[in-house]
Amino acid sequence: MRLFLLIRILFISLALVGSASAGVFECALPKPAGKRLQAQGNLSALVLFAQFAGQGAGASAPSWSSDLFNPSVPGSFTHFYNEMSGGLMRVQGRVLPKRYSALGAAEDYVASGGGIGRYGQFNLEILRQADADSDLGEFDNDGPDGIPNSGDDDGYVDIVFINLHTVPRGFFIASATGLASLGLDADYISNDVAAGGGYVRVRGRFNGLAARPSAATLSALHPRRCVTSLVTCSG
Ligand SMILES: [Ca+2]
Ligand SMILES: [Ca+2]
Repeated sequence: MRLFLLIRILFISLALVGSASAGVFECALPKPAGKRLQAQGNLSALVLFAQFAGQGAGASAPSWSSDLFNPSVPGSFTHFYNEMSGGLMRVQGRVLPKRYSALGAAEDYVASGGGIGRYGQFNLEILRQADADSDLGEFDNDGPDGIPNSGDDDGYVDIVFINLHTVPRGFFIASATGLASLGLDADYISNDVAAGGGYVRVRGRFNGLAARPSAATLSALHPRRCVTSLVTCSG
C-alpha cells in the first residue's frame, strides 16, 4: 500500500509540475520554459528519504521503497511508465539505502508568519550527504544511448525526489506538503565527473516544462527538466 501511495503521489506531482497551482504542489517559477517534452526515452531518478535532526524515523530508507523501480512489480515507478508508454519510456532509478538527516530540527527550517520555509537549505544538506554516498552520474541518463553519464547526456541528474518523513506547516509555503523545486540558490555541483565535461549537477530550481502538463498525456508526465522536492508517506 505504501508503494502504491508513493507512486500515486509521484504521479500527481509530475502531473502538476508547471501548473503553478495553489495547493499541495506548487511550482517555483510561474512560467516555466524549456525544451519540448518527449514521451519516450530513458530517465533515471534519484530517490532520497530524509528527516529532520532528532526526528527518530530511523537511519534507513523504508523497506517497501526497494520495489520502487522493480519493473516486475505492478505499480512500481518503472512498471507504471513502461505500461503507460507501451515500453517507450524507460524510467529507472535507485533509492539510496539511508534515510538522511538534516543538520537542524524541524523548527530551524520553518517560516513563521506564513512565509517561505528554508526547504532549500534542508534539501542542500540532504543532497550533500547523498552525493558523498553515490555517483550522481548514475542518474543522468536522458541521452539516446540509454547509458548513464556516457557523454550524450545533459550533465544534470534527470529527477530527484526527496521524501520527507513529515512536513511541518511553513516548511515549504504555508500548508503545502510538496514543491516542484529543490529551492536551491544555484545548481548543486556534485563531486562526480560528467562525461561531457565538468561535474554532474542537480538543478537548483524547476526550470522548464514547455507546456502546461496534462495528466491525460504521457508527455505531461515527463519530468525531464524538473527537479522535484516531494513529500510522501512516512515509513
Ligand atoms: Ca558523488
Ligand atoms: Ca547516455
